[in-house]
Amino acid sequence: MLRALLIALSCCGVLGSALSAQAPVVEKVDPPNWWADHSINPVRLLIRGRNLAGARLECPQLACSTVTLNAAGTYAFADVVIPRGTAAGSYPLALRTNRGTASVPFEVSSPLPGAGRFQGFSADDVIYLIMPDRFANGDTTNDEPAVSRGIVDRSKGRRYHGGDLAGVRQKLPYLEDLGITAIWLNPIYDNTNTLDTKEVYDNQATTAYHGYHATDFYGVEEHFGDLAELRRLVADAHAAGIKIILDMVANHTSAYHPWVTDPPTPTWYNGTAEQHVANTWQTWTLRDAYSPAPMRQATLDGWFIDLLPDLNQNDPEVARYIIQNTLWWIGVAGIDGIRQDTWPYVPRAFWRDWMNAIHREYPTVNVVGEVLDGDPVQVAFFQGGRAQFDGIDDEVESLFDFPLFYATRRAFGEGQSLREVAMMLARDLLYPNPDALVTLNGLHDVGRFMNERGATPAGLRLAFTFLLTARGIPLIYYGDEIGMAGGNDPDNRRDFPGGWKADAHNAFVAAGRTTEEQATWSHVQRLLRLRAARPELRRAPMENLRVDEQVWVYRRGNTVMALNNGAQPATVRLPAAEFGAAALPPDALGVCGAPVAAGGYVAVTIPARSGCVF
Ligand SMILES: [Ca+2]
Ligand SMILES: [Ca+2]
Ligand SMILES: [Ca+2]
Repeated sequence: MLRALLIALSCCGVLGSALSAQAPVVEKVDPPNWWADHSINPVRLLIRGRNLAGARLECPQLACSTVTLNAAGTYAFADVVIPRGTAAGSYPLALRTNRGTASVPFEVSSPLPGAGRFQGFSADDVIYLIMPDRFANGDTTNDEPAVSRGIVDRSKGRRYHGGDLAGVRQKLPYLEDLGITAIWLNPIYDNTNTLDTKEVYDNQATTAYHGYHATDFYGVEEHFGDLAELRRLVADAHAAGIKIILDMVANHTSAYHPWVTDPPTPTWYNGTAEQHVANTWQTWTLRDAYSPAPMRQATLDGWFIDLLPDLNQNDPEVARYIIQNTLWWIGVAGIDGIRQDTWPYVPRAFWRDWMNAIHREYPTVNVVGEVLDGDPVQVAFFQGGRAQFDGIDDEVESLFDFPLFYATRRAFGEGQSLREVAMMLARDLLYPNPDALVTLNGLHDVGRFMNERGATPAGLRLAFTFLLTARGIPLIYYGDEIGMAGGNDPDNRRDFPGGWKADAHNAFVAAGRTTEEQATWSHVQRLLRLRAARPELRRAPMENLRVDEQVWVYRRGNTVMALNNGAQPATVRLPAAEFGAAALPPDALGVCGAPVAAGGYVAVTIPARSGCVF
């Protein structure tokens, strides 16, 4: 029913009775449906149309407030109360003016059963990041959608390539075999349908293949599929024991969003396309108690790259819109968690309210926020769990551990000091909850590991040994498990080999991988199986047994990790009591030889650029 409604809205464009040129016309209703007995009641509708001046809303069987209109008569806001126990079904509303009446489609939906949904994620999970356009083309019929023809071209890094939700769903067995337990999908909102001639690189127009330029927060990008396809993906992923984390953007919209030329309220955005502040990226001022509010404004309200319209979450209508939209996606798709974009650039009071609204309805759903900064002081400021100088606890559980990421890139990529990685963890005291940080070797906003100066496959495998045995919630960027290369955006977003029928190289199957790809893939799989089998690798505190310049031995519970980031083999002697096990276990990764016990000590020899797990 919901799907039919969405199709009706998207294909026909105009609903309602066009009795005359001045009769009200309804083009879009956000949200198109809601739930009875929901923590948000009434729900706030944003109705887009024409000739809405003077309109009143009638809500048979439901109750609704008086209508608030924008000056252009193109947007109407109204509260709709859904009485307790209202049965699921269609409840069309009527928007009347003295020129005529337009029907406003609206549904009350049955909530998805909670079992197996809305699960949240934790250190028991390993997340796998997929850029839907670049993973697998599971449905070639959506490569050239009718509404957005001509922006697909696999030879160009900033055009659509044809990957989609069906492709992700078809590759679930691959992901299950690898051993990940959650998928983070880059945004799947409906994005700009045309070439973007405003955001231009090397004189080339771009597209929003990455998903971060929404034109409709209630639509699924047609290159990726539709809401029904998303629900199939979530259902199949859950059946395979894999959670789904959706990427959301509350900071900005596409420069081509209809709101830019016709805002629902005068303060919908911070400024206008003609008159706004460019973002100055001075995120340090946000945590600086000495910086006055005006100094923070250009970072909070400024438009990214002087181009992306910055939503004004201080406008109560905008705040309600975004909060409802988030709850809508969780409710319609049954997802488990959220990755939220550009966390520092949005007022913290809004985040607190947003997090509260999520937890009121879905107590187990959690969020990882993006604070892309190498300074742990900066990242720690934004982790929820305590009020800061502004009196606000933004309540977000997880953030990406970029400080640790940069330290590991320097060590395992460039071959610099391994001790620096241990020293970064010594800054964990800054965080309310370091175990909830999402750790990573790469993601879509930084060059691939293999493009670091000095990077080798052995260094990458060692980086994985650390990532998957250290504290935090590990994230694997698609393709890193086979050592894919790629420089900065968009080169770091190459297609996964084998995701397209025409691909000669298919790394989705063992037989199609090169020897080096297979070595890395098997290494990651082995680590993931170990992590699944040994709860201490997910939950036990880390304890350092030995930290040298390029050798690091640490314990989690009964498991001991020995890493050697040097160019020569290293032998470490540890008191047998520290090593722990009565019978010396072999290296679970098959990299090191058996430990040798003598005179109350255990000696372990670690090959160059390698790590072992005992
Ligand atoms: Ca496709
Ligand atoms: Ca689109
Ligand atoms: Ca902002």
